[in-house]
Order: sequence, then structure tokens, then C-alpha cells
Amino acid sequence: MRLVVVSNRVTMPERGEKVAAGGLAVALRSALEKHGGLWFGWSGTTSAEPSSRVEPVRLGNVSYAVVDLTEAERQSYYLGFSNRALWPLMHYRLGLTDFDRSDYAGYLGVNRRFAKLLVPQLKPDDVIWIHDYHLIPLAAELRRRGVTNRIGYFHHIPWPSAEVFGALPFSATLISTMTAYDLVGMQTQTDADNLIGGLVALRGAHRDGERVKAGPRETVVRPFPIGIDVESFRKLAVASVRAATQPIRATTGPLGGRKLVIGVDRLDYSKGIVQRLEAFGQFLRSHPEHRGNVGLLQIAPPSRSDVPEYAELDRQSDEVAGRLNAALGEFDWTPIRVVKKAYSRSALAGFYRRAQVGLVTPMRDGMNLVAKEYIAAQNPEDPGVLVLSRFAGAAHQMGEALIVNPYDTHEVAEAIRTALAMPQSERVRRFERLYATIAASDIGWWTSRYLAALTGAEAADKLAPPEPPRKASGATRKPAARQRATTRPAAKKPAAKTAIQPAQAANDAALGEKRGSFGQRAGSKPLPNAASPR
Ligand code: ADQ
Repeated sequence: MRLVVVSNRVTMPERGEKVAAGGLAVALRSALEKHGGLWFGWSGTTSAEPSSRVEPVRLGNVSYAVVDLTEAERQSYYLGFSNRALWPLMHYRLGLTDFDRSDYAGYLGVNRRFAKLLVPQLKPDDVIWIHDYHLIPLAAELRRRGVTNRIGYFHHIPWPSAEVFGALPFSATLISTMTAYDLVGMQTQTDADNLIGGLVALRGAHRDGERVKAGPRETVVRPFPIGIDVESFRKLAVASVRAATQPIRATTGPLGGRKLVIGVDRLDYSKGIVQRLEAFGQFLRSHPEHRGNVGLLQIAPPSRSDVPEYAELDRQSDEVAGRLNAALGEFDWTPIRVVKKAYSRSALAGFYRRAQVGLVTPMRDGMNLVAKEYIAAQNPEDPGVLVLSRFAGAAHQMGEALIVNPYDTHEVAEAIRTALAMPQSERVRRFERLYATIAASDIGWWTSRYLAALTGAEAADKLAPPEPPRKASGATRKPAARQRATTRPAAKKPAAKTAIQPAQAANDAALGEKRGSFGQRAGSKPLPNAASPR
């Protein structure tokens, strides 16, 4: 089996681009390196003429095949339909959803061109894994060109209810292209139910549990909650204690012994950054005894700055932070610092570990990997507390966090207070359960579980009815026994107790780590070329 991943953005490693914020890129790189294969998608750049062919570049066991877009395509497909219509709609922000017919035509056109350029690259036993909302109709376009390979899709963001999705013009046509996939992965059961409900309501599809059928093909829709590489993130955090470099010293140095509350997000309205700043202000107003003792560090690199709503958010976050700092700050204490840049993973791990509270309060989020990174980075003997929005997919797995409604400023403010006052024994108890959960469903578990389902390794005959042999460029399915050898078994259920090795705790203790005394160096080198598919 060769894995073919298709995502909106591909950044080739040798280009040495600066790290960009984006959980999907990190996840896909791990999957491809593990299985070998081809990564196909947009180069991220524009050219005067549309690419008429692609030339894959091989690096290690992964080939990269990228397509340039024209500026008009970038405007309509990427900034327009993907990010001004689908993104707000999928995040339940109907008021921000801006539908334009020519953007939709551009979106369909780019998907058609991707299909046309991808088909010659495909081999008969390739398994194709398409990612995210930019590429919803791609499988339908590939099928139109005769591709019979197994094709899966993973949706990284929420899928709204049929009533919300149905507000999109042409929603019935767009949703029906989902039935060209063999397997559709969602972050949560709610998202899976919403998609199936939409297919039933808008297309009259027939549902049988996780299977849905609106045409010749049966599609399985199932939750596959995405994870992170917990073990390597934990190691980065431990190393950051020994080795803090300039970014951490410069940013956390002025804190002295003060407590730290941290938020890390792309600057995106779905992340609830402005509401979070307001909640921190509310916390300081309600609990003045904390003034001068604690600070909020919000790391928020700008994204999609060409979209007006994002430029407005940038302005708004500056305005709110400035207003709160002016109202609540002292000559020697600034309550809120907003840092608008991307950091290396090791620097982020160091920030997380230094923070007593991880504030992850999106208004709506597919999963939210920051919640998992924050837990992975904690010192098991003296962990911080995660405050987590109930509207993040992560809340479906991470119930031992302090779960909040991000629309309720008062509730978030009180959760910050509770987190800062939480006794160590309770922090440890919550942390151990959270860590066990994220370790048992890490990124390796996610990719192998998804690919086992897509290749049919788990139960080949359950996924789709056998297809009659065809002559097109694609392949027939591999025998289950051969596929089985290419995937690892699904992970066990999360253990009741933490999966952390005792040696880790000893290691941390040996490093003499204490809360509030962070000041060592950390690697600030950016990750080489982690692409942001967003
Ligand atoms: P995103 O919306 O990008 O991902 P998220 O899951 O939080 O959101 O991932 C963000 C990633 O970017 C994290 O790995 C984080 O560490 C990194 N990051 C954020 N700020 C950074 C900074 N300043 N410097 C460096 N790195 C930074 C989408 C969906 C999510 C879903 C993921 C994965 O919106 O809901 O969890 O895909 O499926």
C-alpha cells in the first residue's frame, strides 16, 4: 500500500520556510513518514498561469507534488469559498458566512484541476486520504475520472447540523459529494451525526448506523479524534526545563515569581481570543487579590490576514488587551501580553510547562490540539490545570479539565480562579487521567486506526460493498490479509492510571523544576517547514 495524502497546503521540507501554526501539517507529516507515499496539494504560491502538470520531488520516503494556483483561484477557492463561506459556516457563524457564486465556481474549479493533475500520479494500490473542507468535492471529481481506489476524507473542523449547513446555497449538491468517499472521518460523534443527518435531510440518504448511502456507494462516517505525538512533546517540555533560550527568557523573564495563564492559538475568531481576554479582565476585577500576582500570555500568530474578518480580529484583540492593561495594570505589572508570532515546538512546550493554567476556550473547534499539548507538557508532580471550552472537540475526551462555556465570561473567570487555587493532589489526579487519555489516543493511534478502517484491514467487507472490477486507472481493493500487515492494531482503551513512566517523574525532580522559577534556555529554532494547510 502507498499512502497518497491530499491537503490544501503542502510545504516541501527543503524550502526551509518558517514554521506556521497549524495542527494538520504536523499530523500529516508524521503519517506520511511512517507509511511512505505522496503528498499532493497547493504549493501555497500563485503563478500567472495555472499549473498544467506536476513534478513530484522525492525526499526520503515521501514524494511531494505541488500545484500553483492563479491569484484569481487563491481569491475564490481559498480566501473566498473555503475561508469566508465554509469556515464560518462550519463553526456555526452564519452571520459571518459570505457566499458568492463566483467563489463557489472557483472552489469547484480548483478541485477539478487537482483531480485532473492527481490522476496521472496514482498507482493501482494507492490508498488516497484527502483532508479538510477545501477539498470536499475532490473524491467525486476523481470518481468521475474513473478512480476506483479506496478514498478517505478527514474533516478537521466541526460539521454543523443540517439546519445550519442547509443555509449554504448549493448545500445539497456539495454534501452529496461526500458520498464519493469510502470512509469519512470526523473529530467527534456529534460531527459524524450532523453529517449523516445532513445527508438524510438534504439528499434523502439512507442511514444504517455509521453507514450512509445516497447513490451506488456506501460511505462509512465515523469519529476519529485526532491526537498529538504525546511522548515527543513531553520530552520537549522536559528538555525545555534544562534549556530555555531567548524567546522563553524574554517572554517569561519579566514574570518573576508570578503565576502564568497561557493561551496559544492562531489568530482566528473561532478560538475565542477576544472573549478570553475579557474573561481574564473579569477575573482580575472579581478577584482583586490576584492583581499583580498573575499574568496572561496570549500567543496568537496572525493567519489569513487577507480575509477582512481576521484583520478586524487583529485590531480588536489589540484594542481589548490595551484597554484592560490600561484599566487594571500597574507601573510594574502588565496583566495581559499578546505575542503575535509563531514559536518552535520546543519553545511552546516550555511556555506550556511554565504556565499554571492553560486557557483553551474556543467558541467552536474541531478538536484543538493545544489542549492536548498543554497536558503533554506538564510536570507530573506539579501539573498545571487545563480550562477547556465545552465547544472544542477535545472536551469530548478531556472531561477532567475544567469545562467551561466560553460565551459566559463570568464562568471562565471563575474557572481561572478555581484553577489557580486548586490543591496539588487534585491537579495531579486530573492530570494523570488526562495524560492517560491523550497518550492512549495519540497521533500514531489516530493514523493507524484511520488507515486500518480505510484500507479495510479491520474488517474489509464491512466498509463498502465490493465493487465490480473496472478498467479505469484506479485499483481494486487489496486482499484483507495483505492489508493487515501494513497497519498496527488499534490502541487499547485509556488506562485508568497515568501512562507516564516513573522515570519521568524522577527525571523532573532531578532537574529541580519548580513552578514559578522558570528561566532556563529552550530551543527556539523553528520547526523546519511545518506547513500550515489553513
Ligand atoms: P487549527 O485551527 O490550526 O487546526 P489546533 O488544533 O489548535 O487548531 O492546532 C494549532 C496548532 O498550531 C497546534 O499544534 C499549536 O501548537 C500550533 N500553534 C498555535 N500557535 C502557535 C504559535 N504561536 N507558534 C507555533 N505553533 C503554534 C485545525 C482545527 C482543529 C483541529 C486541527 C487538527 O481547527 O480543531 O484540532 O485542525 O485536526
